Amino acid sequence: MTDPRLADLARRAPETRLLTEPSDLEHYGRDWTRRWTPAPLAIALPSTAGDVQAIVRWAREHQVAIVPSGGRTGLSGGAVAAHGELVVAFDRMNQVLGFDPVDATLTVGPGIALEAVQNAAREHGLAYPVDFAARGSCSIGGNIATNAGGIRVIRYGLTRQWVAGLKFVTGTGELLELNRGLVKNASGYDLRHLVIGSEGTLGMVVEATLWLAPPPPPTHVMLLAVPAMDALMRVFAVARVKLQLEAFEFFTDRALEHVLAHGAQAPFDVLSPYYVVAEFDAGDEASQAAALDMFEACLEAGWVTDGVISSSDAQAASLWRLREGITESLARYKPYKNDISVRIGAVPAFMADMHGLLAREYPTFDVVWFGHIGDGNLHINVLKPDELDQESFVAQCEVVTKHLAAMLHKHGGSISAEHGIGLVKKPYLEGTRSHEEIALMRGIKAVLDPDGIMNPGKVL
Ligand code: 2HG
Ligand code: ZN
Repeated sequence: MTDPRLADLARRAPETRLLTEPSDLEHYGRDWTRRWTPAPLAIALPSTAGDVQAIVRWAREHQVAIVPSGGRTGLSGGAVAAHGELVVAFDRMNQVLGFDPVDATLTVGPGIALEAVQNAAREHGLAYPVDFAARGSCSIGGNIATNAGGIRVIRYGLTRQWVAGLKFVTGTGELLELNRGLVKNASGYDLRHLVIGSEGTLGMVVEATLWLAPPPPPTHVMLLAVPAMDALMRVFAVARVKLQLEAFEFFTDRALEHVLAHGAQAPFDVLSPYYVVAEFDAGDEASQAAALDMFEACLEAGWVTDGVISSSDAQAASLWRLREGITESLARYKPYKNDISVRIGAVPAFMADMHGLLAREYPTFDVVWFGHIGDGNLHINVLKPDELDQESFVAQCEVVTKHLAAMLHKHGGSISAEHGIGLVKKPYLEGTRSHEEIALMRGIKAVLDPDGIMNPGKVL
């Protein structure tokens, strides 16, 4: 270790493993955006909160920026280290640290994968209900840093709802214990909620206590072919009243074509403009009958043209694959991703405006729509034509994002529903947040991170 700064770090944080091999710098310096060339100074793998504090104190002294790193599955560049930063990766702080059966809480290190949390909850006869396709590789620390959402928000809410307590090292190196698992705590500002969604710009979560839910009831999955957007919203309005929904997701024919080309099985003989994947409680005969009634009523009204209800776990999984496989099936086209939200009631008007904008601005690009329609959250992936270089493609997309941000402003929406602002959406933050709000955010950052070492250049 020739860099004297790293030699000093090794001395001050003795339990921390430091990596400087080019392959490690490359691996830990990027996330799923793949747009920036990784160039961190080194990778630190701490194993204790004390070492994380020591790392922060070292970084302040040497004026080295820190990029906190979980599973690096982010899509907004929040975990990118491209300017000589120290990546602090939580791979070694990935244990289940405790379970409290009375509180129904699980305490974990930030580096634990979401799926490992779900499995640990299940072993105790309970559930951790936040869920999405990257469950096997994303980490709880990253989920907290972005207030991750996913496919079950409609029923269980966002990550925020499940965080009972946090241990958090600020940008000054202080260790805070936030909320300590209390259900009721009316003792001033709840800094826990400030930390959730702060994308590593205020400090680092070093331990999380999560509330667990009762185990989910047996469910079925339904796939519906839907002829038009207004029909889709009508189906949703009926489904949310008639069924106990666990999820209500949509995708378009373009999305289906990509997933099928990637190896999934075609659900119906004829393509339809839209599809819905809905998961609903089906523990008794009455709820199964309600689902069939709903399906038949929608068919009769012309809001649905075809459909299937799963009759086994394997079939449910293969229906889910049609929705959850979309991101992976598009990866080879290096898509430009939009992750936007409007109020659920504003979706049809917004979509109509949006269709107009995209048809006008992207007449030749392949645009793929899908997402969490039940939450008002749409993912719009614009695929890069093979012949176009990445830089010109992104530049063209960014022109459209400016229009999109203005349109979102008009419809009262957000430029990032669940992926975060990171680097990718930073230029558009002002469309979603007022100048006053952004000034306050900067003020808060200055208090918790006075030297600006925590994930600089991200969000603000
Ligand atoms: C999803 O909902 C993820 O599948 C990824 O948020 C969305 O790839 C995307 O744009
Ligand atoms: Zn999503």
